[in-house]
Amino acid sequence: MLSNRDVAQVLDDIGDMLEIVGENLFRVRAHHRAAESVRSATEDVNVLAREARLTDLPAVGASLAERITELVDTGQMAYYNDLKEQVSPRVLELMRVPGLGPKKAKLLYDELGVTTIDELLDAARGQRIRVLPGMSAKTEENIISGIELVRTGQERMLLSEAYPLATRLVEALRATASVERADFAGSLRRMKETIGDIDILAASVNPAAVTSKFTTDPSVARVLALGDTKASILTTTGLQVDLRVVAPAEYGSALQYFTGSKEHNIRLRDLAKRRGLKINEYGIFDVETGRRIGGETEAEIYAAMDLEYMAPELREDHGEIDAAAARTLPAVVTLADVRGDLQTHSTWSDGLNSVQEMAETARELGYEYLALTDHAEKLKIAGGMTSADITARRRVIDEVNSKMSGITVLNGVELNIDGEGDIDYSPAILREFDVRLGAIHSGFGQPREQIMRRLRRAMENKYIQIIAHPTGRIIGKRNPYDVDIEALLDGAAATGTALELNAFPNRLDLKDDNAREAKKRGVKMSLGTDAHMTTHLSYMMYGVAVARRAWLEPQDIVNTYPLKKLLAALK
Ligand code: DGT
Ligand code: CA
Ligand code: CA
Ligand code: ZN
Repeated sequence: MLSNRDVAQVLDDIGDMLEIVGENLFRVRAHHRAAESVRSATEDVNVLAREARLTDLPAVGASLAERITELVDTGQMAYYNDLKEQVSPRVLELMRVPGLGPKKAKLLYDELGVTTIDELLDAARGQRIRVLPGMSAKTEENIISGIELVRTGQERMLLSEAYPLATRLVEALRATASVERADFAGSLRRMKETIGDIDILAASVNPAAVTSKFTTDPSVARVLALGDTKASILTTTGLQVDLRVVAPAEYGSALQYFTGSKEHNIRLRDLAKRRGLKINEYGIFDVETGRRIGGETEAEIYAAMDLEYMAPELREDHGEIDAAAARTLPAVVTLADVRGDLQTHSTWSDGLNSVQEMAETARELGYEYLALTDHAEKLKIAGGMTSADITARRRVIDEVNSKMSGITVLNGVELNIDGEGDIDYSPAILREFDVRLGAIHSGFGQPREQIMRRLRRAMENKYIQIIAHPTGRIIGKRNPYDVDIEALLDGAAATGTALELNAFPNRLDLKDDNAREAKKRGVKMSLGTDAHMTTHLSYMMYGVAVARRAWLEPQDIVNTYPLKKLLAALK
């Protein structure tokens, strides 16, 4: 049986193949949008197909629904097979390298006979690519760094891929009679943007019952290791999960140890030594007397060292231990502090849900406001709004606002910072919006001076209140454009422009350490999910994780403010 992921992959492949054969870009994009819709659907495609409800999914029309039904029923899709006759799957694979579009991939395949990523790497290193039309030494450099990016991307998973699964596994353990406590640990508990493997810890006096429950979970594809108190599994989605079972009295010290980071633990052990104490995964001990001081809870351990409790997101040896000793830790922001989402898209540009649907979901999430920041005119491929669209959308927003209580939809826009640093629309139109983001959507390959000239001009533009996804990176797919972070942060501080913490799981842009530097300069930040459908609105938690890792407090983030204060705080 095919999963939603499998079907989404076929749709993405079709989109890529259509691009290679030179199809209309809107059709290409329609397939990628449908893929995303299937991938993030809460219902199983098999069920939807059986009940003839596939068209309930945003971006899935009647003809696509028919093809998906054929695929889930028979395991085959004639349309897909036909395309595969025209386009070698080898070219598709080459296209997965960032920056290698369909034309270049096809050229490399046709001219150099390159069919695998390894051969591509050889060709780039052997300087055999620069002689081809339209290629240069720079192309070779980009290919080499692109392959590195993809390879590290395959070794680590996005936080959003690990988090839901780990949560489910932990909940299943907690519901088991022999389990007293269970949590995830490691980089996942610290909410790092990518995760190497998932570490889970449980407290029990009967470890065998726990490991046996764990290794027979429905999500297990293969048991990699099974010992008395430990087990490792590979899930059906290809993730590795390690479980350790400890005695309840040692749970706190084990959780502290396995949460890490390794650097935080090393620093903590040094401090303990200087205080005549010893810390390990079994507890905290007085060295002189050998007496065990604690270890049942994490709080006990930090308290025994006269340290304030540190949220896991802070445990990176970035000064948190000194701050905990001095009682100067920040009161980091929580999801509950966020009063609205400041980057979202609707069917008025390339989003898949209506204004009303987005507003309803935002209200369910407990928000006070929601900024609909549909794309601006010049981004044609993303359905950027014409001035007529803006007027029509405004009417819809007004209607939704008058009809619905408990949520205010803000009339927002995501403007394009063009090659010269200018933006869409006349001042008369710009003035109409409540929230204006500016973002770079083109010219990613420009040299640093030009990128910075654009960003500087945009920040100096009085209409741009927030720079969206300021570095343009896509984790595992695209490196940031060549941005001078210091200059960006100084510019934001000088012009009163806020910077976005984009919460979309493969963006997380600004990233944690940049956001922390921004705070030090007094730059305000704005959380936005970049939602293109209602289900994406729940990605806010990943943006909040970045904010917490950046030591941000509610006052550092404009959308923790009530509506009036927000509008006053935006430039
Ligand atoms: P990952 O999986 O690469 O995303 O990163 P972590 O932090 O989850 O690392 P992992 O899975 O190797 O180990 C989990 C935790 O166990 C780690 O955060 C801290 C602790 N740990 C592992 N190895 C060591 C070590 O050599 N020394 C110390 N002090 N702690 C360690
Ligand atoms: Ca780990
Ligand atoms: Ca591990
Ligand atoms: Zn968009």
